[in-house]
Amino acid sequence: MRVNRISRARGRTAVGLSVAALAVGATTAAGPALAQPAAAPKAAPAAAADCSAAYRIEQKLATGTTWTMCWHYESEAGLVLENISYQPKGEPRPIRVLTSAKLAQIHVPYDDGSVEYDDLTGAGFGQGMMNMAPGECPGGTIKTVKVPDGVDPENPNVKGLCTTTRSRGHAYRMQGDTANKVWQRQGKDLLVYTVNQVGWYEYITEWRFQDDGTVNMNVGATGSLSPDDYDAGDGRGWPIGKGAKSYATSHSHNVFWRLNFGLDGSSKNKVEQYDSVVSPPVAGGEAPRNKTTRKSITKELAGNAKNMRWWRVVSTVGKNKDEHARSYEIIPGASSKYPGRSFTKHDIYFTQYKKCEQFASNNLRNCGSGAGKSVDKWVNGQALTHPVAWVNVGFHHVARDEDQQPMPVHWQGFSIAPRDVTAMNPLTPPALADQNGQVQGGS
Ligand SMILES: [Cu+2]
Repeated sequence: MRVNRISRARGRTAVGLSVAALAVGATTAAGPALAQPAAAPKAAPAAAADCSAAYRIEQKLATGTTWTMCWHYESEAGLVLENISYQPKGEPRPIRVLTSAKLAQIHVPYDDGSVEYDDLTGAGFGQGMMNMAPGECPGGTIKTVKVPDGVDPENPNVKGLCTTTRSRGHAYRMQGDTANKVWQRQGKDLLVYTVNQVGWYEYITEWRFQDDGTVNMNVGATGSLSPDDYDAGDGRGWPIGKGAKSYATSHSHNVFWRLNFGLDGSSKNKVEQYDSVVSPPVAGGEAPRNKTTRKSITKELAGNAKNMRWWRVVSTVGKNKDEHARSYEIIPGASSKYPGRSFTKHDIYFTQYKKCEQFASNNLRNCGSGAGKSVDKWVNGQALTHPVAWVNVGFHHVARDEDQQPMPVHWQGFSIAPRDVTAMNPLTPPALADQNGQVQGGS
């Protein structure tokens, strides 16, 4: 069992929390309010995040792209981001992408069948928010978060929400006739992250907003392996001590994200699934062919990742300047899918929005009798007019000697990327802006 080393009241106590206890956290009057510079008064566009300065994250990146969002903090799910909008240079107003985004569960079953944890709803993830050292948020601001039902009621305020920027290398490169004329841009990202301790583990929940509109969601597990689990049998663990000693029990981390899309400010979004089938060359043909087909997902779906399969969520109200419907593509990450539970059997679920459906397993809200407690139960044939995407990314953790000590961060996650949100690359330099659908030769 993973017993917490500083003997905090964890275990299953969190399950009994009232709905009121799930309410929004509040920041202290100091700290975050001061972190908001004079940026606020300038043309406040309609779609901008509508929350007070203390709960607003607004970042204009060096390449001209602005991301805005609101945040609040829940006692189980931890950080919740809301009203997330993207405004690349050249767009007159922010473009709403997500109404809300948050973790929906971290399910941790052990390979020996001894135990499984729901880290969010049953093991104190939200309450375990950690103070960050200044060096953990290089170049950024650490906001203070009031943690509802925190482990230390005397000190509910945790300096634990980092917002900062980071370079990610080339956003693009295109060379003309000589190396003297290279169109290149170094991309910049807004990063938003927290650290939450659960037992011996510390989870880094990172949201990365790129200046080209892509959003990466990742959870990194670090901290320490649980020494109470150094008792695995053959095929269930890995020796991390000297010789055949200290077999750390293998386990999975099945992380679920919940994304409530709101493209162009409307919850009425459509979902499409794309599949490609490669067939051999025709007689006399030079190469195999590939045919991509679109399937409209009009009813709730429990979907599986597959070679050359992807999904997108499409706006019903907004188009880009090429008259193409705006959409965001869901790009599944590498996943070791765990087939042990009904809710872990699929890589993605699209459900019709329902307020009480908040956690992928062990849902704490009351959806009525017979509604079921996990996301797989909520896929029951309803029409999909306001889709919520639940993405399941699994990691099978077979410990290795290098996991001591501390344990290196192991990451898992996925991305969403804009598809036809803008008519061209949002970072296109002005000199190339006329190359939309027609590239000039000899650039
Ligand atoms: Cu692990």
